[in-house]
Amino acid sequence: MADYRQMWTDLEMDLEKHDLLCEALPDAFGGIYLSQENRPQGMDFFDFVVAEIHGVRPAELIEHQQKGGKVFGTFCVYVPDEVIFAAGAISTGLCGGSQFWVPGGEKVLPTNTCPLIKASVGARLDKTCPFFRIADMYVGETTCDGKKKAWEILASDVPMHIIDIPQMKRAKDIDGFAEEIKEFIKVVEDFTGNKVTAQVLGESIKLINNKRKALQRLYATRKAALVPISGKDALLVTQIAFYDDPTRNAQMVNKLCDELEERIARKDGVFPENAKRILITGTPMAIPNWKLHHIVETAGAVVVVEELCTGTRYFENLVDESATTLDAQVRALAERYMKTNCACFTPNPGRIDDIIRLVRDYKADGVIDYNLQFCGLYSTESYLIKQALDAQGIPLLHIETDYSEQDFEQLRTRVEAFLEMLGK
Ligand code: BJ8
Repeated sequence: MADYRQMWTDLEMDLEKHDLLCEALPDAFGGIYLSQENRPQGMDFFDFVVAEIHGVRPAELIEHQQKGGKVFGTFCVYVPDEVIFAAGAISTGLCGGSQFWVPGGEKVLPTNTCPLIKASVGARLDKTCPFFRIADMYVGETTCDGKKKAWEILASDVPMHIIDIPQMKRAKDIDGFAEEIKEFIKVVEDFTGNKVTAQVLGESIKLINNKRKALQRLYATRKAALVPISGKDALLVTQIAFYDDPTRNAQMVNKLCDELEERIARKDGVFPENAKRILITGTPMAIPNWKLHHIVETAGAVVVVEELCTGTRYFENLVDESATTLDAQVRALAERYMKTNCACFTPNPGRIDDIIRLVRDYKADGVIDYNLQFCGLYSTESYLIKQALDAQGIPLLHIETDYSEQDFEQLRTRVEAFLEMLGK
């Protein structure tokens, strides 16, 4: 990585601690990613993004701030990025995916809190992530209890707005969410000093839809019998989409897709055709959480799709672009976001339907239900998923894990036994 020490010092980061993180990442990335064979050339850009992860994009965000722009940090796929970009601001995903940040979170949170929340709080309070330092305002949501309470702790350190996400999807809940979006528009306007008009919101809806369309195209290539990209690489692309510039991101993903489509045409896969195809469902995998994909793919199977927020939940549905008034656009946003099926909703049959549909579309041989420890929402929903998949005869492995490497070998053994059972 180039030298960004002055930038990190200006951000009042803990440089000594941050150095430890910078030292560990290249080895981890090299072992998991660069060791793969026959990778698409288009992954070079995404490798570069990781190599410069705490440098290039943070520097761009700071440049934006120096020109008077604002940066919003978000933690959930229910936060409408369209509103933020419409006000001339930038949205960046902030979910922590590294064990490195967990002890910092445990200083203020109960140990039995999900690692995603602990890592996110730790990254802010320990001052070891530039993105967490740069964001002018954090946008939280009322999805799970752990997050709701974590926002109260973070709010003492950084300006925070909370979006009230409904818990059900009745007509009145969607109306209520539209009202929340209107309130969010007002908050963003006041904070940025920029008006969100129907025209800029319309442009912003197209901008974010284009990013989603590029990711849809990427995932479509994974349906091929000879998969042209590993699950690990596809996961990385999706993770990066949360914080890269949306226009550049769509361009780079589309460029990668050109190559992948050519590979499909000449039958050049990264795994043999008889490799078992796995769908992963469950809690999100924030960067640099690559543990499960690494285990599955070094055991000879291939992850073909993720029913995760770092997967199809992020981009499957588009916002209707035909609305021309602010009211109609807000309605279109509310309807689009309420199509996403997170376990924080009750009832949530849409997620089960999604999993079964994706198993069919991607010709998955089996499903791994991945739960971060202490996430009561997803681990409870697992029961209904198992019932539904059993009824369809779809093999399922349920795992519960955290960000540490302690259970790595144990998980490997369980995954290998599962693949064996699929008839590897
Ligand atoms: S839409 S999955 S990003 S809430 S933080 S719920 S893992 S205990 S992240 Fe999420 Fe939005 Fe839903 Fe997606 Fe569980 Fe942890 Fe809570 Fe989590």
